Amino acid sequence: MLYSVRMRAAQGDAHEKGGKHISGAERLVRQEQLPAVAAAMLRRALFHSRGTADFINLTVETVLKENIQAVACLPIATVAVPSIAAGRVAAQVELIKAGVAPAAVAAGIKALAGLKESLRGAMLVDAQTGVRLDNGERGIRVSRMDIADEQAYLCWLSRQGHSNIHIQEAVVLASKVMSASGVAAELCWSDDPEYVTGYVATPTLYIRFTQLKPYGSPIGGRIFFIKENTDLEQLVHYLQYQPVLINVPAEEAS
Ligand code: PML
Ligand code: MG
Ligand code: MG
Ligand code: MG
Repeated sequence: MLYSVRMRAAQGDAHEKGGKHISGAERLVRQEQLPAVAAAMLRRALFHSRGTADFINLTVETVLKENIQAVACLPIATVAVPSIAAGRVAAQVELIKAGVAPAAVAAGIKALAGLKESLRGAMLVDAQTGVRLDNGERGIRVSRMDIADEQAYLCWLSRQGHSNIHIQEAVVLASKVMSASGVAAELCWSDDPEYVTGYVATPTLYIRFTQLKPYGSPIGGRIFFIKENTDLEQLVHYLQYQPVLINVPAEEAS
């Protein structure tokens, strides 16, 4: 048995009562890891660069091992770009290569760049028309995922020169998202003011761009571009409720 540990923190009031989103985190851990993981999540909510949370929801729930699905980790590429504009153009090119229609890519970037405040979850956008498909202000929160072998993962990342928590968590999330049938690609930049690197995830690659948003901006988020004829209810259920453990390629993990 594993435990799904989920944290969401807001300022002013709870998210559902209009509070400002501060931080969120998702893990699937063994019982003996629970106290440390929960404490780390609380610390994160209390000492976040987006502000201090005064509403924190910490949920712990058991997950049966037989219900967990194994998913392969996406390989990572990094593209250094000289400016935000260049980063966004490069990201657009990758999204189009992944099958998102140019008009939908433009609509998605406009929606992300035009947010007045960060959402707790991701926007769902039709990959052909660019129309927003989720009907909430809150977006769709991807949940119940973690890396299968944390040590192997951290070694694998560190051999590629990566050590920050943003990339650690984002690659796990993107790997789950891209394992869902119906998602053509993902676009993300962080809501953490000091973190300007963002990424495009496709079914075969997690591509980072070193500048996708202005330094100091507390506004960021995710867009999942959805293929035609996708059963949205089933997709959202998979993203939120299907427990998933991500595996680093065995030959590369050791
Ligand atoms: C976030 O932490 O809010 C999203 C991080 C996105 C970029 C992660 C990376 O460096 O690849
Ligand atoms: Mg985050
Ligand atoms: Mg994790
Ligand atoms: Mg964040």
